[in-house]
Amino acid sequence: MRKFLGLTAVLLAGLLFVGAAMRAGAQSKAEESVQVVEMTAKKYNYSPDEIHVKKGTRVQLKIRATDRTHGFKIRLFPEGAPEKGEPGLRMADNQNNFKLEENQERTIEFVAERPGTYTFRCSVFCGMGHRGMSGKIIVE
Ligand SMILES: [Cu+2]
Repeated sequence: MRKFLGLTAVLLAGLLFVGAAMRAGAQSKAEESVQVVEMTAKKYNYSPDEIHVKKGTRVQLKIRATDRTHGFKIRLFPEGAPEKGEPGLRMADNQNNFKLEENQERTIEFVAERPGTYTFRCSVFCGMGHRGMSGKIIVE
């Protein structure tokens, strides 16, 4: 009986270990498919202002406004495509316009569903060059 209990314990420990290892594997796989892009926003540009991602990638833009409050508004449909049907970018929190408070990093997450060029621009008036403050995400 004691031998049986001992064997059961060993088996259980083995199963728990395998389970934990599998979970860890799945987690790191999910993390691998996230593309993180560190960005800054200041009068009157984003850096980088052209970002290339592969179709199907989950993207996290980590943006910090360094000189004052700016905004980030992205068109969810590719250049030249009408704004109807399923968007080409699937935003994690269902919005496409964000306020970037000075010196606070903001994470903007989306999945790049469709190839094309997606333009973004500043959505908080920041001065003379505000209208020209823009960039693009190219999904390949
Ligand atoms: Cu602006």
